[in-house]
Amino acid sequence: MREPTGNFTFLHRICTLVVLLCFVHISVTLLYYVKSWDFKQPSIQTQPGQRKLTFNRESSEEESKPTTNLPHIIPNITDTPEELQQCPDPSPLLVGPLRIEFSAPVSLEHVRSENPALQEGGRFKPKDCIALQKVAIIIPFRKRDEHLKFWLYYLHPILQRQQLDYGVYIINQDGDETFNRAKLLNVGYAEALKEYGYECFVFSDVDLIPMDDRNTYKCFSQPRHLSVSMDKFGFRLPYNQYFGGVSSMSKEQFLKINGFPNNYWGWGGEDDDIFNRLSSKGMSISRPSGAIGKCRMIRHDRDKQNDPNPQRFDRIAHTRETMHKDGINSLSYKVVKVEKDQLFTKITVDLGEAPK
Ligand SMILES: [Mn+2]
Repeated sequence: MREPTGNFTFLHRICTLVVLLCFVHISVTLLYYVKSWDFKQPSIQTQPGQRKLTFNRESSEEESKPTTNLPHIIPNITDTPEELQQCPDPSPLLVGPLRIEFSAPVSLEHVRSENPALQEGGRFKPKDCIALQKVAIIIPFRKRDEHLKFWLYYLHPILQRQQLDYGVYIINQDGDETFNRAKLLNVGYAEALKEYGYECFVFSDVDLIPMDDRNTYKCFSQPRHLSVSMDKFGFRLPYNQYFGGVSSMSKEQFLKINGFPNNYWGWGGEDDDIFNRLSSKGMSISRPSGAIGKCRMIRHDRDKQNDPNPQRFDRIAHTRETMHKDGINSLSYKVVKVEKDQLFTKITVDLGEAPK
């Protein structure tokens, strides 16, 4: 009886050991399985939730803070491919040449319904990537509502395809004083910066529409002239120093020239003054090619209260002496009204009186 009993207890022990080993093996496998399942959970949720990119980014950064006492988890979270990347340059959504015409009128209701991704104030940022630049579009304005509708109708889809983080600011001159385009542009710069951390400013006339979406409304290493071949001038630059129509400048470039002149009342000259400011600070003008820089101007008669400024030639001749006293550092105005629409922020301003 001893031998079989001894054999039995030996076999029994071996069996118990094998069962225990199996149990340990299964539990370890289970543990790893549950762990990996836990990590997959948040990444499955973030994929469809990429709509609000900054909120996601900020909250994921905040969420990762309390987990610092579990160092092995952090690389797993930050390495997830769902983290938003910078948008590619150029944007893959661009289509190239566009058909632009002004025969059929458009309504604001229609433009609003065609651009559901816009946020109040004419704000937009891409959902799936981080925009390359934060751009404020500044439009000097007075009584051009028909032109503004066309501008909004054509530009909003273009700017969204360009994957910019942008806002549209209509700077409306109050009252019947002579029009002052450059001062309105200064106001636009100052007011837009109060709202958001814009790093680039596009200054556009309300009646100019680009004919190719590869003409990106952003900033470059040198100040950019965007409206290089206008139908009005036979699709050519009227002269080499021309900087009117649509242009863009980074915050740094704008501040380097003390912004724009405030004392050009009436039509003409302020764009040449801006060119003089840029060249006196050693900057050059960057431009797209003539083909990509084509644009159409909505035909119109000259506005009342915007007669050619007779002082413009004298002013342009003295830009270098006056630019440090007259510009963003001497800007004064009164905001009369701020209106927020889905398509734009409209700021009505009192610029004061032109010296008589
Ligand atoms: Mn015009």
